Amino acid sequence: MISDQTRTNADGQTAAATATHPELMPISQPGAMTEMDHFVFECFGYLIIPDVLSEEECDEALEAAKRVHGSRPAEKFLQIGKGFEHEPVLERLIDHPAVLPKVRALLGDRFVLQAAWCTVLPANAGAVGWHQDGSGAYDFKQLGYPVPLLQLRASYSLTDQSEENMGNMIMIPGSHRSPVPLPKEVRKEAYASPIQHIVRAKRGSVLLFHNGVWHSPMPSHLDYDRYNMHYIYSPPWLRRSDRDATDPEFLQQTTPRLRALMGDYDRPDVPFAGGFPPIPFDDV
Ligand SMILES: O=C(O)CCC(=O)C(=O)O
Repeated sequence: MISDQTRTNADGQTAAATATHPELMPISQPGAMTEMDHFVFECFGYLIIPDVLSEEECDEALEAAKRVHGSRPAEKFLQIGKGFEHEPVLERLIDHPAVLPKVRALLGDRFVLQAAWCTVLPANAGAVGWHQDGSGAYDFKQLGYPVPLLQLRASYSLTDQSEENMGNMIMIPGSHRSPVPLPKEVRKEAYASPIQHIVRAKRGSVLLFHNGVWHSPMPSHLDYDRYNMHYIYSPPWLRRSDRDATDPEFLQQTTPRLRALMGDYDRPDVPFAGGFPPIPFDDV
Protein backbone atom coordinates (compact mmCIF):
# COMPACT_ATOMS: atom_id res chain seq x y z
CA MET A 1 0.00 0.00 0.00
CA ILE A 2 1.22 3.50 -0.76
CA SER A 3 1.24 5.69 2.30
CA ASP A 4 0.94 9.44 1.99
CA GLN A 5 4.59 9.76 3.01
CA THR A 6 6.36 7.18 0.85
CA ARG A 7 6.30 5.65 -2.62
CA THR A 8 8.04 2.37 -3.42
CA ASN A 9 9.30 1.76 -6.94
CA ALA A 10 9.62 -1.53 -8.82
CA ASP A 11 13.10 -2.15 -7.34
CA GLY A 12 11.74 -1.79 -3.84
CA GLN A 13 13.52 1.55 -3.37
CA THR A 14 11.63 4.05 -1.32
CA ALA A 15 11.34 7.73 -2.15
CA ALA A 16 10.19 9.24 1.10
CA ALA A 17 8.48 12.59 1.36
CA THR A 18 10.80 13.66 4.13
CA ALA A 19 12.88 16.72 4.76
CA THR A 20 15.84 15.05 3.06
CA HIS A 21 13.97 13.81 0.00
CA PRO A 22 10.71 15.69 -0.29
CA GLU A 23 8.45 15.10 -3.25
CA LEU A 24 8.32 17.85 -5.84
CA MET A 25 11.82 18.96 -4.90
CA PRO A 26 14.35 18.73 -7.73
CA ILE A 27 17.02 17.54 -5.35
CA SER A 28 20.30 16.28 -6.72
CA GLN A 29 23.62 15.37 -5.16
CA PRO A 30 27.07 16.93 -5.56
CA GLY A 31 29.11 15.51 -8.44
CA ALA A 32 28.13 13.51 -11.51
CA MET A 33 24.89 14.23 -13.36
CA THR A 34 22.74 11.13 -13.07
CA GLU A 35 20.07 10.13 -15.59
CA MET A 36 17.49 11.14 -13.00
CA ASP A 37 19.15 14.56 -12.55
CA HIS A 38 18.98 15.03 -16.30
CA PHE A 39 15.31 14.09 -16.44
CA VAL A 40 14.45 16.35 -13.50
CA PHE A 41 16.41 19.26 -15.00
CA GLU A 42 14.58 18.89 -18.31
CA CYS A 43 11.22 18.80 -16.52
CA PHE A 44 11.75 21.58 -13.97
CA GLY A 45 14.56 23.63 -15.53
CA TYR A 46 16.58 23.48 -12.32
CA LEU A 47 18.26 21.30 -9.73
CA ILE A 48 19.09 21.90 -6.09
CA ILE A 49 22.43 20.50 -4.96
CA PRO A 50 22.67 20.49 -1.14
CA ASP A 51 25.85 20.43 0.94
CA VAL A 52 28.25 21.71 -1.72
CA LEU A 53 30.06 23.94 0.77
CA SER A 54 30.81 23.19 4.41
CA GLU A 55 30.05 25.79 7.11
CA GLU A 56 33.71 26.80 7.11
CA GLU A 57 33.80 27.16 3.32
CA CYS A 58 30.59 29.22 3.47
CA ASP A 59 32.16 31.50 6.07
CA GLU A 60 35.20 32.04 3.84
CA ALA A 61 33.10 32.67 0.74
CA LEU A 62 30.79 35.00 2.65
CA GLU A 63 33.73 37.05 3.91
CA ALA A 64 35.01 37.26 0.33
CA ALA A 65 31.56 38.29 -0.91
CA LYS A 66 31.41 41.04 1.70
CA ARG A 67 34.83 42.29 0.63
CA VAL A 68 33.62 42.38 -2.98
CA HIS A 69 30.77 44.64 -1.89
CA GLY A 70 32.91 46.78 0.38
CA SER A 71 32.36 47.57 4.02
CA ARG A 72 29.31 49.85 3.58
CA PRO A 73 25.93 48.36 4.52
CA ALA A 74 23.96 47.49 1.41
CA GLU A 75 21.25 50.03 0.60
CA LYS A 76 19.49 48.06 -2.09
CA PHE A 77 19.78 44.84 -4.07
CA LEU A 78 23.11 44.98 -5.85
CA GLN A 79 25.19 42.66 -8.00
CA ILE A 80 28.92 43.02 -8.56
CA GLY A 81 30.82 40.96 -11.12
CA LYS A 82 34.24 39.32 -11.49
CA GLY A 83 35.02 39.18 -7.75
CA PHE A 84 36.93 35.96 -8.51
CA GLU A 85 39.72 38.02 -10.10
CA HIS A 86 40.91 39.09 -6.65
CA GLU A 87 39.21 36.65 -4.26
CA PRO A 88 40.78 33.15 -4.44
CA VAL A 89 37.88 31.60 -2.50
CA LEU A 90 35.45 32.77 -5.19
CA GLU A 91 37.90 31.70 -7.92
CA ARG A 92 37.87 28.12 -6.57
CA LEU A 93 34.10 27.87 -6.95
CA ILE A 94 34.28 28.38 -10.74
CA ASP A 95 35.16 24.72 -11.35
CA HIS A 96 33.86 23.19 -8.14
CA PRO A 97 33.75 19.38 -8.50
CA ALA A 98 30.24 19.23 -7.02
CA VAL A 99 28.87 21.38 -9.84
CA LEU A 100 31.17 21.29 -12.88
CA PRO A 101 30.25 17.72 -13.97
CA LYS A 102 26.61 18.79 -14.18
CA VAL A 103 27.53 21.88 -16.20
CA ARG A 104 29.45 19.64 -18.60
CA ALA A 105 26.56 17.22 -18.82
CA LEU A 106 24.27 20.05 -19.88
CA LEU A 107 26.58 22.22 -22.02
CA GLY A 108 29.11 19.72 -23.35
CA ASP A 109 32.87 20.27 -23.23
CA ARG A 110 33.01 23.71 -24.83
CA PHE A 111 31.73 26.50 -22.64
CA VAL A 112 32.92 29.56 -20.77
CA LEU A 113 32.24 31.43 -17.57
CA GLN A 114 30.08 34.17 -19.08
CA ALA A 115 29.77 36.05 -15.77
CA ALA A 116 30.14 35.68 -12.02
CA TRP A 117 27.86 37.94 -10.00
CA CYS A 118 27.95 38.40 -6.28
CA THR A 119 24.53 39.61 -5.14
CA VAL A 120 23.54 41.22 -1.87
CA LEU A 121 19.99 41.72 -0.64
CA PRO A 122 19.97 44.09 2.33
CA ALA A 123 18.38 43.22 5.66
CA ASN A 124 14.63 43.70 5.66
CA ALA A 125 14.43 44.42 1.96
CA GLY A 126 12.03 43.39 -0.73
CA ALA A 127 13.48 43.08 -4.19
CA VAL A 128 10.83 41.05 -5.95
CA GLY A 129 11.25 41.14 -9.70
CA TRP A 130 10.24 38.09 -11.70
CA HIS A 131 12.26 37.61 -14.87
CA GLN A 132 13.97 35.15 -17.17
CA ASP A 133 17.71 35.51 -17.61
CA GLY A 134 19.07 36.69 -20.92
CA SER A 135 19.24 39.95 -22.76
CA GLY A 136 16.85 42.88 -22.74
CA ALA A 137 18.54 44.02 -25.95
CA TYR A 138 17.76 40.83 -27.89
CA ASP A 139 15.53 38.45 -26.00
CA PHE A 140 16.77 34.85 -26.08
CA LYS A 141 13.16 33.88 -26.90
CA GLN A 142 13.67 35.42 -30.35
CA LEU A 143 16.05 32.56 -31.12
CA GLY A 144 13.43 29.84 -31.07
CA TYR A 145 11.06 27.76 -29.01
CA PRO A 146 11.72 26.43 -26.43
CA VAL A 147 14.17 29.12 -25.42
CA PRO A 148 17.66 27.59 -25.72
CA LEU A 149 19.99 26.98 -22.80
CA LEU A 150 22.46 29.86 -23.15
CA GLN A 151 23.10 30.82 -19.56
CA LEU A 152 23.32 27.99 -17.06
CA ARG A 153 23.46 29.58 -13.62
CA ALA A 154 24.93 27.96 -10.52
CA SER A 155 23.81 30.00 -7.50
CA TYR A 156 25.56 29.40 -4.19
CA SER A 157 23.59 30.39 -1.08
CA LEU A 158 26.19 31.95 1.16
CA THR A 159 23.66 32.84 3.86
CA ASP A 160 20.94 30.50 5.07
CA GLN A 161 17.73 30.56 3.03
CA SER A 162 16.02 27.52 4.51
CA GLU A 163 12.85 29.35 5.63
CA GLU A 164 10.60 31.74 3.73
CA ASN A 165 11.44 35.44 3.59
CA MET A 166 15.19 34.99 3.77
CA GLY A 167 15.75 36.41 0.28
CA ASN A 168 15.19 32.91 -1.12
CA MET A 169 15.07 32.27 -4.83
CA ILE A 170 11.53 31.60 -6.04
CA MET A 171 11.15 29.57 -9.21
CA ILE A 172 8.33 28.54 -11.53
CA PRO A 173 9.13 24.92 -12.41
CA GLY A 174 8.93 24.13 -16.11
CA SER A 175 8.42 27.77 -17.07
CA HIS A 176 11.46 27.66 -19.40
CA ARG A 177 9.12 25.81 -21.77
CA SER A 178 6.17 28.19 -21.48
CA PRO A 179 5.49 30.00 -24.76
CA VAL A 180 3.59 32.69 -22.84
CA PRO A 181 5.21 35.03 -20.33
CA LEU A 182 4.40 35.43 -16.64
CA PRO A 183 1.68 38.12 -16.57
CA LYS A 184 3.20 41.58 -16.11
CA GLU A 185 0.91 42.59 -13.28
CA VAL A 186 2.28 39.90 -10.91
CA ARG A 187 5.98 40.42 -11.57
CA LYS A 188 6.48 42.45 -8.38
CA GLU A 189 4.51 40.00 -6.23
CA ALA A 190 6.28 37.52 -3.93
CA TYR A 191 3.37 35.12 -4.42
CA ALA A 192 2.97 35.44 -8.16
CA SER A 193 1.71 32.07 -9.29
CA PRO A 194 -0.03 29.01 -7.81
CA ILE A 195 2.75 26.81 -9.23
CA GLN A 196 5.72 28.77 -7.88
CA HIS A 197 8.30 27.08 -5.70
CA ILE A 198 10.03 28.91 -2.87
CA VAL A 199 13.46 27.32 -2.74
CA ARG A 200 14.40 26.66 0.87
CA ALA A 201 18.15 26.28 0.65
CA LYS A 202 20.54 25.79 3.51
CA ARG A 203 23.70 27.83 3.16
CA GLY A 204 26.24 25.99 1.05
CA SER A 205 23.57 24.68 -1.35
CA VAL A 206 23.68 25.34 -5.07
CA LEU A 207 20.72 26.04 -7.32
CA LEU A 208 21.56 25.18 -10.94
CA PHE A 209 19.10 26.65 -13.43
CA HIS A 210 18.21 27.29 -17.07
CA ASN A 211 18.03 30.93 -18.23
CA GLY A 212 14.43 30.40 -19.34
CA VAL A 213 13.01 29.62 -15.90
CA TRP A 214 10.98 32.51 -14.47
CA HIS A 215 12.47 33.41 -11.10
CA SER A 216 12.77 36.14 -8.50
CA PRO A 217 14.37 36.74 -5.15
CA MET A 218 11.92 36.67 -2.25
CA PRO A 219 11.81 39.57 0.23
CA SER A 220 14.08 39.28 3.24
CA HIS A 221 12.88 39.70 6.81
CA LEU A 222 16.40 39.05 8.08
CA ASP A 223 18.23 41.55 10.24
CA TYR A 224 21.42 40.92 8.26
CA ASP A 225 22.28 41.08 4.55
CA ARG A 226 21.68 38.05 2.34
CA TYR A 227 24.47 37.04 -0.07
CA ASN A 228 24.44 34.73 -3.10
CA MET A 229 27.27 33.96 -5.50
CA HIS A 230 26.22 33.22 -9.09
CA TYR A 231 28.37 31.56 -11.76
CA ILE A 232 26.97 31.63 -15.29
CA TYR A 233 28.20 29.19 -17.92
CA SER A 234 27.52 29.73 -21.61
CA PRO A 235 28.51 28.69 -25.13
CA PRO A 236 31.92 30.20 -25.91
CA TRP A 237 30.63 32.77 -28.39
CA LEU A 238 28.36 34.55 -25.93
CA ARG A 239 29.78 37.91 -24.91
CA ARG A 240 30.94 38.12 -21.29
CA SER A 241 28.68 40.40 -19.25
CA ASP A 242 30.63 41.03 -16.04
CA ARG A 243 33.88 41.98 -17.81
CA ASP A 244 35.16 43.15 -21.20
CA ALA A 245 38.25 41.01 -20.79
CA THR A 246 39.67 39.07 -17.88
CA ASP A 247 42.37 40.75 -15.82
CA PRO A 248 45.75 39.65 -17.34
CA GLU A 249 47.22 39.24 -13.85
CA PHE A 250 44.43 36.84 -12.93
CA LEU A 251 44.96 34.89 -16.15
CA GLN A 252 48.65 34.58 -15.41
CA GLN A 253 48.23 33.22 -11.89
CA THR A 254 45.19 30.96 -12.31
CA THR A 255 45.01 27.32 -13.40
CA PRO A 256 45.05 26.22 -17.08
CA ARG A 257 41.43 25.09 -16.74
CA LEU A 258 40.21 28.40 -15.40
CA ARG A 259 42.25 30.23 -18.06
CA ALA A 260 40.38 28.20 -20.67
CA LEU A 261 37.02 28.84 -18.99
CA MET A 262 37.58 32.61 -19.09
CA GLY A 263 37.22 32.52 -22.88
CA ASP A 264 39.85 35.18 -23.58
CA TYR A 265 41.08 33.75 -26.87
CA ASP A 266 44.07 34.88 -28.93
CA ARG A 267 41.73 35.62 -31.81
CA PRO A 268 38.08 36.63 -31.54
CA ASP A 269 37.05 34.09 -34.21
CA VAL A 270 38.30 31.09 -32.24
CA PRO A 271 34.84 29.96 -31.07
CA PHE A 272 33.46 30.50 -34.60
CA ALA A 273 36.10 29.28 -36.98
CA GLY A 274 37.12 26.00 -35.43
CA GLY A 275 40.36 25.20 -33.70
CA PHE A 276 38.62 25.62 -30.35
CA PRO A 277 41.26 24.70 -27.75
CA PRO A 278 40.15 21.81 -25.53
CA ILE A 279 39.38 22.74 -21.96
CA PRO A 280 41.71 20.73 -19.69
CA PHE A 281 39.15 18.79 -17.70
CA ASP A 282 40.59 16.12 -15.40
CA ASP A 283 39.70 13.34 -17.84
CA VAL A 284 40.93 14.91 -21.10
O1 LIG B 1 18.78 37.32 -5.61
C1 LIG B 1 19.67 36.85 -6.28
O2 LIG B 1 20.78 36.60 -5.83
C2 LIG B 1 19.40 36.50 -7.72
C3 LIG B 1 18.96 37.61 -8.54
C4 LIG B 1 18.52 37.15 -9.90
O3 LIG B 1 17.49 36.55 -10.01
C5 LIG B 1 19.35 37.37 -11.06
O4 LIG B 1 20.42 37.99 -10.93
O5 LIG B 1 18.97 36.92 -12.18
